[in-house]
Amino acid sequence: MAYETLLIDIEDQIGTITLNRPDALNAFNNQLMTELTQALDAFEADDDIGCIIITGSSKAFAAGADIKEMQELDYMSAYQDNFITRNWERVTRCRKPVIAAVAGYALGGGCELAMMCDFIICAENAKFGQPEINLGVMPGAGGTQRLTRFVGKSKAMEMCLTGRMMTAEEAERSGLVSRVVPLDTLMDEAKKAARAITLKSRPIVMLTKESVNAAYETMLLQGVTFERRLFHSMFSTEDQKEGMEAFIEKRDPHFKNR
Ligand code: CO8
Repeated sequence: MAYETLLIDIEDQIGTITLNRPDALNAFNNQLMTELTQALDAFEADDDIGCIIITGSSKAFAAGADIKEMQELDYMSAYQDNFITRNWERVTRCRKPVIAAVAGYALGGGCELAMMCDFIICAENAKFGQPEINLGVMPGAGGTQRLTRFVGKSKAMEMCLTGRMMTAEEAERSGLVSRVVPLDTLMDEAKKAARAITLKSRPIVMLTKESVNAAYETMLLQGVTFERRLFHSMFSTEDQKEGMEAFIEKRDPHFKNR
C-alpha cells in the first residue's frame, strides 16, 4: 500500500514506520493519522512481522497535532467526529511490541504517541514536551495521564503547566525513555532491540507485553493477579517446554510460536 505521509520498511521481521511530513515537522494531520492506523493494521496482520518501530526524522519525531488543521475545529465537530480517539489510540491496541525511536522534537501529540508505544529509545538531541498550554489547550491524547505515570506528578505537572521541554538526559533520568543513544546509532539500536524481541517466542512476547501493561494500567493487586494467570497459562505452550529444555541442554532455543 502506498502512503503519502509515511515511509514503510520491512526487514528481518521488523516493520518500521517513518513519519514523513518534513515540511511540518511530522505534525499529525488527519491523513497521517489515518495512514498510521492503516500501516499498523497491515503490520499487525502480517505474520512475518514480530516487532514494530515508529520513528520520525533526525529533527522531529513529531511536533504534535497539526495546529493549522486544528485551529478552526469547534466543540461539536470535535465531539461528534471523536477527534483524537478515532485514530489516535490504534497504537495502544497493537498486540505486537511497538518501539518508539525518537530524535528531535516529540511535542504534544508527538510525545503522546511516543508514550503510547511500549518503550522509547531516544537520540541525544531528543526533546519531549507537552506545550499545548501555550496554544490555549491541554494534552488530549493521554498526555496528562501517561506522562504522570512515567515521570510522576511533580514533573508532569510542571511540564503540562509551563509547557517546558525535557532533554533526552532528563527524560532518561526520570524514566520516560528506556535509553539515550547517539543520534547516528538511533535506528541501529532500535532495530537491535526489535531483533532481540523477534527472536523470542511470539506468543510469550505478546503475553508479557499484556502483563507489563497491566502493571501500568491497573492497580498493583489486580496486576499481580493478572500476571499470575498469564504466567500459569504459559505452561500450556510448546515454546515454554522448548525454552527450558534448551537452557538445560545449553543450546539456543528453537521456538515454534506455539
Ligand atoms: N502543526 C502544524 N505545523 C507545524 C507544527 C504543528 N504542530 N509544528 C511545526 N509546524 C510547521 C511550522 O508551522 C513550520 O511551517 P512553515 O515553514 O510553513 O511556517 C514548519 O513546521 C517548521 O517549524 P518551525 O519553523 O516552527 O521550526 P523551528 O525549528 O523554528 O521550531 C518547534 C520547532 C519548536 C517544534 C516549533 O515548530 C513548535 O513549537 N511547534 C509546535 C509544537 C506544539 O505546540 N505542539 C503541540 C501541538 S497541539 C497537540 O499536539 C495536541 C494533541 C492533542 C491530541 C491531538 C489530536 C489530533
